[in-house]
Amino acid sequence: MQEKISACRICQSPGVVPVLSLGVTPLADGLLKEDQISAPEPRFPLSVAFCPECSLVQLQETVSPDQLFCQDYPYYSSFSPALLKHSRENALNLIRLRNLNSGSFVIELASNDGYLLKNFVEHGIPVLGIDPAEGPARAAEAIGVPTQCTFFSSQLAQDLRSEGKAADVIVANNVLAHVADTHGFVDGIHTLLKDTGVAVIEAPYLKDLVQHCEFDTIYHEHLCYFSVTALDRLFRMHGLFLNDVERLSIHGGSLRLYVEKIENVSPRVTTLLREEREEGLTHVRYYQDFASRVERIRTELRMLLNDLKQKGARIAAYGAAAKGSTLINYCDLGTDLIDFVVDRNTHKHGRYMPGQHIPILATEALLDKKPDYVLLLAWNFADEILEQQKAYRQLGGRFITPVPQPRVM
Ligand code: DWN
Repeated sequence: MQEKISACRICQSPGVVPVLSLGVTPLADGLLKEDQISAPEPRFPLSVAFCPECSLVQLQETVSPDQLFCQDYPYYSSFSPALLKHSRENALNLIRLRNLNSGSFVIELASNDGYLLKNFVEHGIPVLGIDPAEGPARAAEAIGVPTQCTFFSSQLAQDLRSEGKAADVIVANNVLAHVADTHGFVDGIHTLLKDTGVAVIEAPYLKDLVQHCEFDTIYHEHLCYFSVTALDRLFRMHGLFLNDVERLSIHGGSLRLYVEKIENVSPRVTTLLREEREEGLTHVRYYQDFASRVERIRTELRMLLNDLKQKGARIAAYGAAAKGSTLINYCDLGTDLIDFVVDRNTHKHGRYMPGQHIPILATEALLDKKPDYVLLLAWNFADEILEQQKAYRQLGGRFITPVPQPRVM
């Protein structure tokens, strides 16, 4: 089930401007089982629009969250050592910065498999995870992270608050862009946060997405693509203030936002707001230029892979990532070009990539089958993966990165 927006998701302006269409594509995390590949797959338009009023970049269609995140959601954060390290550093920093202790309370929205909250639990700090995906929520409980398997909402925040639960810290990583009810979600943060509390929110940064042409991070789970300009407006609509921001390299470039109930805006925020105005993120032309670069990448990547294939090369891919689904479906990279995809996430083994039905195998398959080239679908973890695959590379195997420019590494 899908709905098309009639107004901007943040400011309700009716004048959103379409800037990029990636076609009608299957759900990026909808990895198929063997007995599903002959049945028709749900496909939805994947089209991006810009709001000239508040600068929010957003999908024009909303796919039902139940269809995206509940049953069988295959994404487990703990399969990435780099993400675990990144999250641990964030948690330890917050414990120190906010003087958290056994009298504190930390809530994570979209807590997945407990990858982050476990660090607070280890320090004796009471936590609560909230995540609608059954598998990851069960995995979190299994390592001692109390988790409510449900979607976060304004109503849930009110219910928790009425039970006397209020947070010193709310963490929300890679979820704000995913929610259909953006205002309800932010309103819920305001309700659940203590007056002296802080919400620490990570989200992919639109400026990195455009500058590095990371168009494959566009998929139906990601309804919004945030600039600081749009975020600042969103939080102020709910009596919250974007007081500080850090730029991070994770996931191809992200923001870590520090949001509080009392205004105390850091120069880091005002600088990014000024830079966004000066560099064009508040104008539609910035995104129209991005769209033409995306089309160029599709042409160049198809040419590179077809050329290698015609010379007899065998090609595989690494990372059954959601972004990988967008890439192979928008660029139409099928089993005629890519023999298989490997991934460390055991929940993904034996499944097939959405739309192109490329089989997903364990990473050992690279040494077993020795493809000549591997398209790096999880390019955001390139350093870690290339290091991990040293043996394959020493045998002459070569990785290909698709963005920001398709090239053999
Ligand atoms: O917003 C989201 C982003 C943050 O994470 C979620 N909607 C879902 C997910 O998107 P993704 O699947 O594109 O994210 P990843 O984490 O870039 O996917 C990496 C894939 O690569 C995972 O399936 C795990 C796998 N992997 C691996 O096989 N070996 C990852 C590493 C680091 C490795 O060494």
